[in-house]
Amino acid sequence: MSESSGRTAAEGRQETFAIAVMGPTGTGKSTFINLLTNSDFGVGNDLESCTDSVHFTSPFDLEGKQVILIDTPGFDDTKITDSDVLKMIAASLSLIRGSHLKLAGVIYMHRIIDNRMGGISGRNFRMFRHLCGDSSLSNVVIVTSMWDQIATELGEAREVELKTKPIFFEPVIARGARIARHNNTTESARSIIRSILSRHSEQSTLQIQEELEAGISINATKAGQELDKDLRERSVRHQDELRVVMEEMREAIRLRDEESRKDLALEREKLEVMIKRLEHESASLASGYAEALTRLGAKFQSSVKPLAPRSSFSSFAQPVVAAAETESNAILEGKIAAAFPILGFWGRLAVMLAPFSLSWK
Ligand SMILES: Nc1nc2c(ncn2[C@@H]2O[C@H](COP(=O)(O)OP(=O)(O)OP(=O)(O)O)[C@@H](O)[C@H]2O)c(=O)[nH]1
Ligand SMILES: [Mg+2]
Repeated sequence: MSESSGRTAAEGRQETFAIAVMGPTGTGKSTFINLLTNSDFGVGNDLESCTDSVHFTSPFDLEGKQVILIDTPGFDDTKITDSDVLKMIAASLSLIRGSHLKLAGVIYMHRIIDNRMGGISGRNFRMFRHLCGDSSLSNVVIVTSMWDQIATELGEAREVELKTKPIFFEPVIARGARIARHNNTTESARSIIRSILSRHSEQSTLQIQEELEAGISINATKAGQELDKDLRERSVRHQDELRVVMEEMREAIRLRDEESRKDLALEREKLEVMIKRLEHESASLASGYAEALTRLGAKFQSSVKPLAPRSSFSSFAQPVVAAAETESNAILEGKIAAAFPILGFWGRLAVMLAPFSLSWK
């Protein structure tokens, strides 16, 4: 590696590259990261999602380059709401954008054993596309996992489908994204990271980073709008189901079928809860971004700090705080900024963090 590729000209300090790892639950994101680092990020062993927050690894050396990886939860709606996932991913990307780190690329993990892209997989990929936009796709690698769980010929045939069919990854591959196999070894993970670092020329900027930097509030970003649309559609679907259940309940009552009536009453209750939850999630999409930023800011700082002199953080205070302050519920941030102008970004962060320090993992 040449000296210039890893050091900023101005500071003579080694650059640190960030790579975000995204994708649906259970695709092997945390496992992939653990293979490369000393991190011991939780790995799932059931159908429930495992990672329920964004995590940053400490910087590690890969052939002379300093790298941090960002582990993210999927849009899976099991442990945390999709709107909280969006806020956390957006906040982590915003923190990277405002820091001295360079976003070298984004990995999207997909299990080669999955032959559909509907439901949760489809939702994750739609969100991913709206987070990235089109202009940064040359820095995207679709990583297929679980090759040990499939016959090689079948896996290869499926890979061809993933690359060439518009319902899969063809639209992003046509715009510069790549696809790579991961065979669950450290060497395979290293080679994927190496390929991202070698292609990386200029800093990659994702659509959501640009939007937040321009002061667009999280619910008005393309990803925010997509999520809101998705939440509303799911709510409408449940309302249709509820109408059918109510109709069946009336019929059960007419026929004095008490057993069916009880089952349907339970079904109705479940649907009503889901509809309320989706409506609440949609309504709360606009708020809570500043809080996510604050919480993740502290995590980010403690992971990255060893390589970052304090002075370098001040450069990203401006865009990050500006983005947070455009949000309606950033009143807390604004008040603290007004009350403690002397503190600077990280001081305000510390003050904001105090009330949450017990509840945030
Ligand atoms: N056989 C096989 N199992 C794998 C592979 N990669 C991951 N796993 C397993 O798949 C399960 C899910 O892996 P995780 O790393 O937790 O997946 P994740 O994408 O981080 O999931 P969430 O945190 O829920 O979003 C775990 O039991 C892993 O051990 C692989 O390449 N082959
Ligand atoms: Mg995980």
